[in-house]
Amino acid sequence: MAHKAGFVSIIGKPNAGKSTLMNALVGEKMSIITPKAQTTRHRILGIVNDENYQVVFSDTPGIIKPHYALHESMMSQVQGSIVDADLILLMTDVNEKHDEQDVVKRLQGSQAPVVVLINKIDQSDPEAVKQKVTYWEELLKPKAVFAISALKFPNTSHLLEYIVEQMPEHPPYYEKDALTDRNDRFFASEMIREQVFKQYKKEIPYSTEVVITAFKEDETIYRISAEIIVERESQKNILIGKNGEMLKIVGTYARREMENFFQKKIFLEMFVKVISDWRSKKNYLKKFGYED
Ligand code: GDP
Ligand code: K
Ligand code: MG
Repeated sequence: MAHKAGFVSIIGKPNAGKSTLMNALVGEKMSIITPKAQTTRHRILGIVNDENYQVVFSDTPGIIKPHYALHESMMSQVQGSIVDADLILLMTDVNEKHDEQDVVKRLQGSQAPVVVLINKIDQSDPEAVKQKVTYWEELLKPKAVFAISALKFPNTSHLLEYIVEQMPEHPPYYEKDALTDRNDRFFASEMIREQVFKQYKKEIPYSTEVVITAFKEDETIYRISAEIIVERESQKNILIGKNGEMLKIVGTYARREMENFFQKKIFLEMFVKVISDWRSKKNYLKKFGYED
């Protein structure tokens, strides 16, 4: 049998469940997940390998109107994934009330077939699901529509089978044991950022970046140093908390996630640093790995 391989881009509005789906497809936690919009800032590849195929999924940031340079980088990563795609999975929350013209517009200029995924059907009744299916069929004339729950019914074998059928014949793009294009440092920084998104309110998560400054691998223990970067002195105080209590909570949870992910003991130290307005400064964005 000829080998199949291709790129599949998962796009949609913030919080549709894109990262949850990619993790379910790959069977590993590649992407961090929180209830907050804009959790995913990078295009992250998740690769599903089999003897006869390789499907390279791209998890992408939710589609929004850009407000500063960081957002522009996030949206150009969405665009890049659409251009590369052999197949586009447009994901929508069954209960989404806002119109998705901004998502639909992104598809212009792409030749790739579109499959609509109506997600979170565990939070809806069958009648509402049916209406959404009809709505999307008429709007986009997609190749297919799937009603799913990436969180509650994470068995994705049926969807994956369909996706593989759509893939072109092609040799593998990546090593057959690769799960992603990202390295351990990236995942370590994401696990800290996930806790910042979970533990703080208001603008703190959106103003935060995490940089791994040291990553030493010993046989049984990884020693990791990180800088948590915020935009203002006041945010630094909130992040650290009274007697360092908040930062300690972040460290405890992040370390637990890392121990699970790396299957190693983790020693984690973190420093908080202020870089005013980093989200609008091209040089810092570049340094932090946001290509434009
Ligand atoms: P993304 O922003 O599109 O990547 O969405 P996430 O994967 O980060 O998910 C956003 C929120 O929706 C998280 O709290 C998820 O747990 C939740 N979520 C994702 N899929 C489902 C689903 O099928 N059902 C329900 N009830 N919640 C979901
Ligand atoms: K999210
Ligand atoms: Mg996401």
